[in-house]
Amino acid sequence: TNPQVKRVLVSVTDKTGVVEFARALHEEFGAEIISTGGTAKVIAEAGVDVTPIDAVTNFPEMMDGRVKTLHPMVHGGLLAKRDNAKHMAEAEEHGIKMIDMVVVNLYAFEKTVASGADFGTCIENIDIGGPSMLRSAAKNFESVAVVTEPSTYDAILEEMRANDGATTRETRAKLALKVFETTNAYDGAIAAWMDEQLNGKADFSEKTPDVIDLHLEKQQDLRYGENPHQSAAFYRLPNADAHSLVNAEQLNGKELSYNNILDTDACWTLAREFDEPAVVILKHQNPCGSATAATVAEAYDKAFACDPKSAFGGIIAANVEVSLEMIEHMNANKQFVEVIIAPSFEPAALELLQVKKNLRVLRTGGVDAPVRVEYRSVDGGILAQTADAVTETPDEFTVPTKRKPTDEEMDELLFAWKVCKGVKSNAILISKNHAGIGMGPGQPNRVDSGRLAGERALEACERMGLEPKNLVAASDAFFPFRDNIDALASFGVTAIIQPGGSIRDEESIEACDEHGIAMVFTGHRHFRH
Ligand code: 93A
Repeated sequence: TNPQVKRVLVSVTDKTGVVEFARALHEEFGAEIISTGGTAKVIAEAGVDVTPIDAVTNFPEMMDGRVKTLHPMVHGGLLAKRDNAKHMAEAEEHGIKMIDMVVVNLYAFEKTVASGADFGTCIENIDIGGPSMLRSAAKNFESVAVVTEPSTYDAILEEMRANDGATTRETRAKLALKVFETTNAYDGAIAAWMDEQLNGKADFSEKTPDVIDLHLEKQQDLRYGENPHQSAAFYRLPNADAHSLVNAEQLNGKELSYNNILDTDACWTLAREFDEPAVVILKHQNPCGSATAATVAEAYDKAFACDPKSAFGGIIAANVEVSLEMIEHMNANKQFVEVIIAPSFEPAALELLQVKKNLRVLRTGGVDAPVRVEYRSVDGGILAQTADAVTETPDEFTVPTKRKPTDEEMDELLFAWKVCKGVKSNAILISKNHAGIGMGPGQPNRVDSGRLAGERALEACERMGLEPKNLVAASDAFFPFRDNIDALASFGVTAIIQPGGSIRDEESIEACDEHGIAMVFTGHRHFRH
Protein backbone atom coordinates (compact mmCIF):
# COMPACT_ATOMS: atom_id res chain seq x y z
CA THR A 1 0.00 0.00 0.00
CA ASN A 2 2.89 2.35 -0.58
CA PRO A 3 1.81 4.06 -3.79
CA GLN A 4 4.48 5.13 -6.23
CA VAL A 5 4.77 8.87 -6.56
CA LYS A 6 3.37 9.56 -10.01
CA ARG A 7 1.73 12.95 -9.70
CA VAL A 8 3.19 15.78 -7.61
CA LEU A 9 1.85 19.25 -6.87
CA VAL A 10 4.59 21.78 -6.15
CA SER A 11 3.79 25.26 -4.79
CA VAL A 12 6.46 26.97 -2.73
CA THR A 13 7.36 30.45 -1.56
CA ASP A 14 10.84 29.40 -0.43
CA LYS A 15 12.14 28.07 -3.73
CA THR A 16 15.40 26.70 -2.30
CA GLY A 17 16.25 23.37 -3.94
CA VAL A 18 12.85 23.05 -5.60
CA VAL A 19 14.19 22.82 -9.16
CA GLU A 20 16.54 19.95 -8.29
CA PHE A 21 13.80 18.16 -6.38
CA ALA A 22 11.27 18.53 -9.21
CA ARG A 23 13.88 17.44 -11.74
CA ALA A 24 14.67 14.27 -9.80
CA LEU A 25 10.97 13.44 -9.30
CA HIS A 26 10.30 13.89 -12.97
CA GLU A 27 13.42 12.44 -14.57
CA GLU A 28 14.22 9.61 -12.14
CA PHE A 29 10.70 8.57 -11.19
CA GLY A 30 8.68 9.76 -14.20
CA ALA A 31 6.37 11.84 -12.03
CA GLU A 32 4.18 14.54 -13.53
CA ILE A 33 4.94 17.90 -11.92
CA ILE A 34 1.97 20.26 -11.46
CA SER A 35 2.75 23.71 -10.22
CA THR A 36 1.48 27.23 -9.44
CA GLY A 37 2.53 30.47 -11.17
CA GLY A 38 5.88 31.51 -9.72
CA THR A 39 6.96 27.99 -8.89
CA ALA A 40 6.01 26.64 -12.34
CA LYS A 41 8.02 29.47 -13.88
CA VAL A 42 11.31 28.62 -12.14
CA ILE A 43 10.86 24.91 -12.79
CA ALA A 44 10.08 25.46 -16.49
CA GLU A 45 12.97 27.90 -16.87
CA ALA A 46 15.29 25.18 -15.59
CA GLY A 47 14.07 22.98 -18.44
CA VAL A 48 11.94 20.58 -16.41
CA ASP A 49 8.51 19.59 -17.80
CA VAL A 50 5.77 21.13 -15.71
CA THR A 51 1.96 21.27 -15.94
CA PRO A 52 0.53 24.65 -14.93
CA ILE A 53 -2.14 24.45 -12.23
CA ASP A 54 -4.78 26.08 -14.42
CA ALA A 55 -4.52 23.16 -16.84
CA VAL A 56 -5.60 20.93 -13.93
CA THR A 57 -8.35 23.11 -12.46
CA ASN A 58 -9.58 24.48 -15.80
CA PHE A 59 -9.66 27.82 -14.08
CA PRO A 60 -7.12 30.60 -14.36
CA GLU A 61 -5.25 31.58 -11.23
CA MET A 62 -7.38 34.54 -10.22
CA MET A 63 -7.89 37.43 -7.82
CA ASP A 64 -4.19 38.27 -7.71
CA GLY A 65 -3.34 34.68 -6.83
CA ARG A 66 -5.76 34.47 -3.91
CA VAL A 67 -7.45 31.57 -5.72
CA LYS A 68 -4.99 29.24 -7.38
CA THR A 69 -5.28 25.76 -5.95
CA LEU A 70 -8.57 25.96 -4.05
CA HIS A 71 -10.43 23.57 -6.30
CA PRO A 72 -11.95 20.04 -6.20
CA MET A 73 -9.53 18.96 -8.92
CA VAL A 74 -6.79 19.56 -6.37
CA HIS A 75 -8.48 18.70 -3.09
CA GLY A 76 -10.34 15.72 -4.53
CA GLY A 77 -7.02 14.39 -5.79
CA LEU A 78 -5.52 14.83 -2.33
CA LEU A 79 -8.41 13.67 -0.13
CA ALA A 80 -9.89 10.68 -1.99
CA LYS A 81 -9.31 7.45 -0.08
CA ARG A 82 -7.62 5.18 -2.55
CA ASP A 83 -9.12 2.01 -1.00
CA ASN A 84 -12.65 3.42 -0.96
CA ALA A 85 -14.52 2.36 -4.12
CA LYS A 86 -17.13 5.13 -3.74
CA HIS A 87 -14.43 7.83 -3.48
CA MET A 88 -12.63 6.49 -6.49
CA ALA A 89 -15.83 6.22 -8.54
CA GLU A 90 -16.72 9.82 -7.72
CA ALA A 91 -13.26 10.94 -8.72
CA GLU A 92 -13.58 9.06 -11.98
CA GLU A 93 -17.01 10.59 -12.64
CA HIS A 94 -15.65 14.13 -12.23
CA GLY A 95 -12.38 13.56 -14.00
CA ILE A 96 -10.34 14.05 -10.81
CA LYS A 97 -6.87 12.52 -10.96
CA MET A 98 -5.00 11.48 -7.85
CA ILE A 99 -2.11 13.55 -6.47
CA ASP A 100 0.47 11.44 -4.62
CA MET A 101 2.68 14.14 -3.17
CA VAL A 102 2.44 17.84 -2.37
CA VAL A 103 5.48 19.99 -1.94
CA VAL A 104 4.34 23.21 -0.29
CA ASN A 105 5.80 25.88 1.91
CA LEU A 106 3.77 28.89 2.87
CA TYR A 107 3.70 32.64 2.25
CA ALA A 108 6.26 34.09 4.67
CA PHE A 109 3.69 35.75 6.92
CA GLU A 110 5.95 36.27 9.93
CA LYS A 111 8.81 37.65 7.86
CA THR A 112 6.36 40.07 6.25
CA VAL A 113 5.18 41.25 9.67
CA ALA A 114 8.74 41.50 10.96
CA SER A 115 9.74 43.61 7.96
CA GLY A 116 7.32 46.28 9.16
CA ALA A 117 4.96 45.85 6.19
CA ASP A 118 1.61 47.67 6.27
CA PHE A 119 -1.64 46.02 7.33
CA GLY A 120 -2.83 45.22 3.81
CA THR A 121 0.44 43.58 2.83
CA CYS A 122 0.37 41.42 5.96
CA ILE A 123 -3.19 40.34 5.15
CA GLU A 124 -2.17 39.39 1.60
CA ASN A 125 0.57 37.24 3.06
CA ILE A 126 -1.87 35.06 4.96
CA ASP A 127 -1.64 31.86 2.96
CA ILE A 128 -4.97 30.09 2.48
CA GLY A 129 -4.43 27.68 -0.39
CA GLY A 130 -1.08 26.41 0.95
CA PRO A 131 -2.27 25.32 4.41
CA SER A 132 -5.39 23.82 2.79
CA MET A 133 -3.30 21.57 0.57
CA LEU A 134 -0.99 20.71 3.45
CA ARG A 135 -3.92 19.74 5.63
CA SER A 136 -5.69 17.74 2.92
CA ALA A 137 -2.53 15.81 2.15
CA ALA A 138 -1.69 15.29 5.82
CA LYS A 139 -5.19 14.01 6.60
CA ASN A 140 -4.79 11.51 3.78
CA PHE A 141 -1.21 10.56 4.72
CA GLU A 142 -2.02 6.88 4.16
CA SER A 143 -1.75 7.66 0.45
CA VAL A 144 -0.21 11.09 0.09
CA ALA A 145 3.24 12.34 1.05
CA VAL A 146 3.43 15.98 2.12
CA VAL A 147 6.76 17.77 2.02
CA THR A 148 7.14 21.17 3.70
CA GLU A 149 10.87 21.64 4.21
CA PRO A 150 13.51 22.04 1.53
CA SER A 151 16.00 20.48 3.97
CA THR A 152 14.12 17.16 3.67
CA TYR A 153 14.05 16.91 -0.16
CA ASP A 154 17.18 14.79 -0.37
CA ALA A 155 16.07 12.32 2.28
CA ILE A 156 12.71 11.87 0.51
CA LEU A 157 14.47 11.08 -2.76
CA GLU A 158 16.78 8.62 -1.00
CA GLU A 159 13.79 6.82 0.46
CA MET A 160 12.03 6.67 -2.91
CA ARG A 161 15.16 5.24 -4.50
CA ALA A 162 15.24 2.52 -1.87
CA ASN A 163 11.49 1.77 -2.18
CA ASP A 164 10.79 1.47 -5.89
CA GLY A 165 9.62 5.07 -6.21
CA ALA A 166 7.38 5.08 -3.12
CA THR A 167 7.64 6.66 0.31
CA THR A 168 7.10 4.58 3.44
CA ARG A 169 4.06 4.91 5.69
CA GLU A 170 6.31 5.78 8.61
CA THR A 171 7.73 8.74 6.73
CA ARG A 172 4.33 9.93 5.49
CA ALA A 173 2.96 9.80 9.05
CA LYS A 174 5.91 11.82 10.36
CA LEU A 175 5.50 14.35 7.58
CA ALA A 176 1.79 14.67 8.39
CA LEU A 177 2.53 15.39 12.03
CA LYS A 178 5.03 18.01 10.93
CA VAL A 179 2.31 19.63 8.80
CA PHE A 180 -0.13 20.03 11.66
CA GLU A 181 2.64 21.47 13.81
CA THR A 182 3.52 23.89 11.04
CA THR A 183 -0.02 25.04 10.29
CA ASN A 184 -0.70 25.35 14.02
CA ALA A 185 2.31 27.64 14.48
CA TYR A 186 1.36 29.55 11.34
CA ASP A 187 -2.17 30.23 12.57
CA GLY A 188 -0.76 31.06 16.02
CA ALA A 189 1.41 33.75 14.47
CA ILE A 190 -1.54 35.17 12.53
CA ALA A 191 -3.72 35.16 15.64
CA ALA A 192 -1.02 36.91 17.71
CA TRP A 193 -0.58 39.54 15.02
CA MET A 194 -4.33 40.12 14.64
CA ASP A 195 -4.72 40.37 18.39
CA GLU A 196 -1.98 42.96 18.47
CA GLN A 197 -3.57 44.90 15.59
CA LEU A 198 -7.02 44.90 17.15
CA ASN A 199 -6.28 45.04 20.87
CA GLY A 200 -2.81 46.51 21.15
CA LYS A 201 0.39 44.71 21.95
CA ALA A 202 -0.10 41.46 23.79
CA ASP A 203 1.31 42.21 27.22
CA PHE A 204 2.93 39.17 28.75
CA SER A 205 4.92 41.25 31.22
CA GLU A 206 2.14 40.92 33.76
CA LYS A 207 1.79 37.18 33.91
CA THR A 208 3.01 33.89 32.56
CA PRO A 209 0.79 32.08 30.06
CA ASP A 210 -1.65 29.37 31.23
CA VAL A 211 -0.70 27.18 28.30
CA ILE A 212 2.62 27.23 26.51
CA ASP A 213 2.25 26.47 22.84
CA LEU A 214 5.20 24.25 22.14
CA HIS A 215 4.60 24.14 18.42
CA LEU A 216 7.41 26.57 17.85
CA GLU A 217 8.63 27.11 14.35
CA LYS A 218 12.22 26.22 13.65
CA GLN A 219 14.11 29.36 12.73
CA GLN A 220 17.28 27.58 11.76
CA ASP A 221 19.27 24.44 12.33
CA LEU A 222 22.51 25.15 14.14
CA ARG A 223 25.75 23.43 13.25
CA TYR A 224 25.92 22.07 16.77
CA GLY A 225 25.01 22.88 20.35
CA GLU A 226 27.16 24.14 23.17
CA ASN A 227 29.69 21.50 22.09
CA PRO A 228 30.30 19.91 18.70
CA HIS A 229 28.81 16.54 19.70
CA GLN A 230 25.44 18.12 20.58
CA SER A 231 22.89 18.80 17.84
CA ALA A 232 20.90 22.01 18.11
CA ALA A 233 18.39 24.34 16.49
CA PHE A 234 16.93 27.81 17.07
CA TYR A 235 13.12 28.16 17.35
CA ARG A 236 11.08 31.32 17.19
CA LEU A 237 8.26 32.37 19.48
CA PRO A 238 5.12 33.38 17.59
CA ASN A 239 4.90 36.77 19.33
CA ALA A 240 8.58 37.74 19.14
CA ASP A 241 9.18 41.47 19.44
CA ALA A 242 10.07 43.16 16.13
CA HIS A 243 13.47 44.24 17.48
CA SER A 244 14.31 40.98 19.19
CA LEU A 245 17.33 38.84 18.42
CA VAL A 246 15.26 36.25 16.53
CA ASN A 247 14.19 38.95 14.07
CA ALA A 248 17.62 40.58 13.66
CA GLU A 249 18.98 40.77 10.14
CA GLN A 250 22.44 39.27 9.67
CA LEU A 251 24.47 41.59 7.46
CA ASN A 252 27.81 39.81 7.55
CA GLY A 253 29.74 36.86 8.83
CA LYS A 254 29.52 33.16 9.48
CA GLU A 255 26.37 31.41 10.63
CA LEU A 256 25.45 32.10 14.24
CA SER A 257 26.36 29.31 16.62
CA TYR A 258 24.39 28.14 19.64
CA ASN A 259 26.77 29.91 22.03
CA ASN A 260 26.71 33.05 19.86
CA ILE A 261 22.94 33.20 20.15
CA LEU A 262 22.95 32.69 23.92
CA ASP A 263 25.60 35.31 24.53
CA THR A 264 24.23 37.79 22.01
CA ASP A 265 20.87 37.52 23.73
CA ALA A 266 22.38 38.36 27.13
CA CYS A 267 24.49 41.18 25.67
CA TRP A 268 21.66 42.76 23.66
CA THR A 269 19.20 42.44 26.56
CA LEU A 270 21.56 44.37 28.82
CA ALA A 271 22.48 47.06 26.27
CA ARG A 272 18.85 47.89 25.59
CA GLU A 273 18.27 48.65 29.30
CA PHE A 274 19.97 52.03 28.92
CA ASP A 275 18.52 55.29 27.62
CA GLU A 276 21.86 56.99 26.90
CA PRO A 277 24.35 55.54 24.34
CA ALA A 278 25.59 52.26 25.82
CA VAL A 279 28.03 49.54 24.77
CA VAL A 280 28.25 46.13 26.39
CA ILE A 281 31.00 43.59 25.73
CA LEU A 282 30.05 40.15 26.92
CA LYS A 283 31.73 36.78 27.27
CA HIS A 284 30.27 33.54 28.58
CA GLN A 285 27.06 35.22 29.69
CA ASN A 286 28.81 37.97 31.66
CA PRO A 287 29.38 41.63 30.70
CA CYS A 288 33.15 42.02 31.00
CA GLY A 289 32.87 45.55 29.62
CA SER A 290 29.98 47.97 29.95
CA ALA A 291 29.71 51.73 29.68
CA THR A 292 27.50 54.65 28.79
CA ALA A 293 28.79 57.92 27.31
CA ALA A 294 27.84 60.85 25.09
CA THR A 295 28.76 58.94 21.93
CA VAL A 296 28.79 55.29 20.99
CA ALA A 297 32.53 55.40 20.20
CA GLU A 298 33.29 56.79 23.64
CA ALA A 299 31.05 54.19 25.28
CA TYR A 300 32.91 51.50 23.34
CA ASP A 301 36.31 52.85 24.44
CA LYS A 302 35.27 52.78 28.07
CA ALA A 303 33.66 49.34 27.80
CA PHE A 304 36.77 47.90 26.17
CA ALA A 305 39.04 49.43 28.79
CA CYS A 306 37.07 47.69 31.58
CA ASP A 307 38.77 44.39 30.76
CA PRO A 308 40.60 44.20 27.39
CA LYS A 309 41.82 40.68 28.06
CA SER A 310 38.33 39.23 28.57
CA ALA A 311 36.97 41.27 25.64
CA PHE A 312 38.93 39.09 23.23
CA GLY A 313 36.46 36.88 21.34
CA GLY A 314 33.49 38.64 22.89
CA ILE A 315 30.09 39.84 21.76
CA ILE A 316 29.46 43.59 21.41
CA ALA A 317 26.03 45.18 21.72
CA ALA A 318 25.21 48.86 21.26
CA ASN A 319 21.79 50.42 21.89
CA VAL A 320 22.32 53.19 19.30
CA GLU A 321 23.66 53.35 15.75
CA VAL A 322 27.22 52.06 15.50
CA SER A 323 29.55 54.72 14.10
CA LEU A 324 32.55 54.43 11.83
CA GLU A 325 34.61 55.94 14.65
CA MET A 326 33.66 53.10 16.98
CA ILE A 327 34.67 50.45 14.46
CA GLU A 328 37.96 52.24 13.81
CA HIS A 329 38.65 52.12 17.54
CA MET A 330 37.69 48.44 17.64
CA ASN A 331 40.13 47.71 14.82
CA ALA A 332 42.85 49.80 16.47
CA ASN A 333 42.40 47.67 19.61
CA LYS A 334 42.75 44.56 17.44
CA GLN A 335 39.71 43.31 19.31
CA PHE A 336 38.65 39.93 17.95
CA VAL A 337 34.83 40.00 18.00
CA GLU A 338 32.43 37.10 17.45
CA VAL A 339 29.20 39.08 17.05
CA ILE A 340 28.23 42.74 16.96
CA ILE A 341 24.56 43.66 17.38
CA ALA A 342 22.98 47.10 17.18
CA PRO A 343 19.80 48.81 15.97
CA SER A 344 21.70 50.17 12.94
CA PHE A 345 25.14 50.85 11.47
CA GLU A 346 26.58 53.87 9.67
CA PRO A 347 27.19 52.69 6.08
CA ALA A 348 30.94 53.30 6.41
CA ALA A 349 31.02 51.37 9.69
CA LEU A 350 29.26 48.44 8.04
CA GLU A 351 31.69 48.49 5.12
CA LEU A 352 34.62 48.29 7.51
CA LEU A 353 32.99 45.45 9.43
CA GLN A 354 32.32 43.54 6.21
CA VAL A 355 36.07 43.40 5.56
CA LYS A 356 36.14 40.73 8.28
CA LYS A 357 34.52 37.76 6.57
CA ASN A 358 33.73 35.85 9.77
CA LEU A 359 32.48 38.67 11.96
CA ARG A 360 28.74 38.27 12.46
CA VAL A 361 26.92 41.59 12.19
CA LEU A 362 23.30 41.77 13.35
CA ARG A 363 20.93 44.68 12.79
CA THR A 364 17.77 44.77 14.89
CA GLY A 365 16.24 47.92 13.42
CA GLY A 366 15.27 49.30 16.83
CA VAL A 367 15.55 48.97 20.60
CA ASP A 368 12.03 48.94 22.06
CA ALA A 369 12.20 47.48 25.54
CA PRO A 370 11.55 43.75 25.36
CA VAL A 371 8.22 42.61 26.74
CA ARG A 372 8.47 38.89 27.15
CA VAL A 373 8.39 35.75 29.15
CA GLU A 374 11.61 33.81 29.54
CA TYR A 375 11.61 30.03 29.19
CA ARG A 376 14.10 27.42 30.31
CA SER A 377 13.94 23.68 30.16
CA VAL A 378 14.53 21.49 33.19
CA ASP A 379 14.28 17.74 33.58
CA GLY A 380 10.77 16.91 32.39
CA GLY A 381 9.44 20.45 32.29
CA ILE A 382 9.71 24.07 31.30
CA LEU A 383 10.11 27.02 33.61
CA ALA A 384 8.60 30.34 32.59
CA GLN A 385 8.97 33.74 34.19
CA THR A 386 8.32 37.32 33.21
CA ALA A 387 11.42 39.23 32.21
CA ASP A 388 13.43 40.95 34.95
CA ALA A 389 13.06 44.63 34.13
CA VAL A 390 14.78 47.25 36.29
CA THR A 391 11.97 49.65 37.05
CA GLU A 392 13.19 50.96 40.40
CA THR A 393 13.76 54.70 40.74
CA PRO A 394 15.54 56.61 43.52
CA ASP A 395 12.28 57.81 45.07
CA GLU A 396 11.58 54.20 46.12
CA PHE A 397 15.05 53.72 47.62
CA THR A 398 15.88 53.96 51.30
CA VAL A 399 19.24 54.95 52.76
CA PRO A 400 19.90 53.26 56.09
CA THR A 401 23.45 54.58 56.57
CA LYS A 402 24.58 57.77 58.32
CA ARG A 403 26.02 59.13 55.11
CA LYS A 404 23.63 59.71 52.19
CA PRO A 405 24.96 59.26 48.65
CA THR A 406 25.80 62.48 46.80
CA ASP A 407 23.91 63.17 43.55
CA GLU A 408 26.98 62.05 41.65
CA GLU A 409 27.18 58.81 43.62
CA MET A 410 23.46 58.13 43.13
CA ASP A 411 23.86 58.57 39.37
CA GLU A 412 26.77 56.10 39.35
CA LEU A 413 24.87 53.66 41.59
CA LEU A 414 21.98 53.57 39.12
CA PHE A 415 24.40 52.70 36.32
CA ALA A 416 26.01 49.94 38.42
CA TRP A 417 22.58 48.60 39.42
CA LYS A 418 21.53 48.11 35.78
CA VAL A 419 24.78 46.43 34.76
CA CYS A 420 24.74 44.21 37.86
CA LYS A 421 21.39 42.80 36.72
CA GLY A 422 23.16 41.46 33.63
CA VAL A 423 25.83 39.64 35.69
CA LYS A 424 25.36 36.03 36.77
CA SER A 425 24.57 35.51 40.46
CA ASN A 426 26.12 35.96 42.91
CA ALA A 427 26.90 39.26 41.26
CA ILE A 428 28.93 42.22 42.45
CA LEU A 429 29.59 45.02 40.00
CA ILE A 430 31.96 47.92 40.70
CA SER A 431 31.74 50.99 38.51
CA LYS A 432 33.35 54.37 38.00
CA ASN A 433 32.56 57.07 35.43
CA HIS A 434 29.73 54.94 34.06
CA ALA A 435 31.99 52.01 33.23
CA GLY A 436 31.63 48.57 34.79
CA ILE A 437 35.29 48.23 35.71
CA GLY A 438 34.98 45.40 38.20
CA MET A 439 32.76 42.42 37.58
CA GLY A 440 32.44 39.57 40.04
CA PRO A 441 30.13 36.96 38.55
CA GLY A 442 28.72 33.57 39.39
CA GLN A 443 30.47 32.64 42.65
CA PRO A 444 28.55 30.49 45.11
CA ASN A 445 29.49 32.91 47.90
CA ARG A 446 29.15 36.65 47.65
CA VAL A 447 32.52 37.45 49.27
CA ASP A 448 34.37 35.72 46.44
CA SER A 449 32.30 37.68 43.90
CA GLY A 450 33.19 40.88 45.76
CA ARG A 451 36.87 39.99 45.86
CA LEU A 452 36.91 39.25 42.10
CA ALA A 453 35.10 42.50 41.37
CA GLY A 454 37.51 44.47 43.57
CA GLU A 455 40.64 42.98 42.06
CA ARG A 456 39.40 43.63 38.54
CA ALA A 457 38.43 47.18 39.43
CA LEU A 458 41.90 47.92 40.81
CA GLU A 459 43.55 46.53 37.68
CA ALA A 460 41.22 48.60 35.49
CA CYS A 461 41.95 51.77 37.45
CA GLU A 462 45.64 51.21 36.97
CA ARG A 463 45.19 50.66 33.23
CA MET A 464 42.95 53.68 32.85
CA GLY A 465 45.13 55.90 35.03
CA LEU A 466 42.32 56.41 37.54
CA GLU A 467 42.68 56.82 41.30
CA PRO A 468 41.19 53.67 42.88
CA LYS A 469 38.84 55.63 45.10
CA ASN A 470 35.22 56.77 45.11
CA LEU A 471 34.19 53.53 43.42
CA VAL A 472 30.61 52.36 43.73
CA ALA A 473 29.41 48.77 44.02
CA ALA A 474 26.14 47.01 43.27
CA SER A 475 25.12 43.65 44.69
CA ASP A 476 22.31 41.70 42.99
CA ALA A 477 21.03 40.40 46.36
CA PHE A 478 21.49 41.32 50.01
CA PHE A 479 24.73 40.88 51.96
CA PRO A 480 24.31 38.12 54.53
CA PHE A 481 27.32 39.29 56.58
CA ARG A 482 29.55 42.37 56.94
CA ASP A 483 32.61 40.62 55.49
CA ASN A 484 31.71 41.71 51.97
CA ILE A 485 31.36 45.36 53.00
CA ASP A 486 34.77 45.26 54.65
CA ALA A 487 36.30 43.74 51.54
CA LEU A 488 34.65 46.28 49.21
CA ALA A 489 35.81 49.16 51.44
CA SER A 490 39.37 47.90 51.13
CA PHE A 491 39.12 48.25 47.34
CA GLY A 492 38.09 51.92 47.55
CA VAL A 493 34.31 51.53 47.38
CA THR A 494 32.49 54.48 48.97
CA ALA A 495 28.88 53.83 47.93
CA ILE A 496 26.86 50.63 47.65
CA ILE A 497 23.49 49.73 46.15
CA GLN A 498 21.74 46.48 47.13
CA PRO A 499 18.22 45.20 47.80
CA GLY A 500 18.50 44.94 51.60
CA GLY A 501 16.33 42.52 53.51
CA SER A 502 18.85 40.31 55.34
CA ILE A 503 18.19 39.49 58.98
CA ARG A 504 21.69 40.84 59.55
CA ASP A 505 21.23 44.12 57.63
CA GLU A 506 22.16 45.94 60.84
CA GLU A 507 25.61 44.34 60.74
CA SER A 508 26.16 45.59 57.16
CA ILE A 509 24.86 49.09 57.98
CA GLU A 510 27.23 49.28 60.93
CA ALA A 511 30.15 48.23 58.72
CA CYS A 512 29.23 50.91 56.16
CA ASP A 513 29.03 53.55 58.86
CA GLU A 514 32.48 52.55 60.14
CA HIS A 515 33.91 52.92 56.63
CA GLY A 516 31.97 56.10 55.80
CA ILE A 517 30.13 54.27 52.99
CA ALA A 518 26.74 55.48 51.77
CA MET A 519 24.41 52.54 51.17
CA VAL A 520 21.13 52.40 49.25
CA PHE A 521 18.42 49.74 49.64
CA THR A 522 16.35 49.18 46.50
CA GLY A 523 13.86 46.68 47.89
CA HIS A 524 14.23 44.54 44.74
CA ARG A 525 16.81 41.90 44.01
CA HIS A 526 17.99 40.88 40.55
CA PHE A 527 19.20 37.30 40.60
CA ARG A 528 20.34 35.82 37.31
CA HIS A 529 21.21 32.15 37.51
O1 93A B 1 -3.27 33.00 -2.10
S1 93A B 1 -3.39 31.65 -1.66
O2 93A B 1 -3.85 31.47 -0.35
N1 93A B 1 -4.41 30.85 -2.63
C1 93A B 1 -4.15 29.69 -3.20
O3 93A B 1 -5.05 29.10 -3.83
C2 93A B 1 -2.82 29.14 -3.14
N2 93A B 1 -2.29 28.01 -3.65
C3 93A B 1 -1.00 27.96 -3.30
N3 93A B 1 -1.95 30.96 -1.80
C4 93A B 1 -1.78 29.80 -2.43
N4 93A B 1 -0.65 29.05 -2.56
C5 93A B 1 0.67 29.45 -2.06
O4 93A B 1 1.36 30.07 -3.11
C6 93A B 1 1.56 28.32 -1.65
O5 93A B 1 1.40 27.95 -0.28
C7 93A B 1 2.97 28.87 -1.91
O6 93A B 1 3.53 29.42 -0.74
C8 93A B 1 2.76 29.98 -2.92
C9 93A B 1 3.45 29.66 -4.20
O7 93A B 1 3.10 30.57 -5.19
P1 93A B 1 3.93 30.70 -6.55
O8 93A B 1 4.10 29.31 -7.08
O9 93A B 1 3.10 31.57 -7.44
O10 93A B 1 5.25 31.34 -6.19
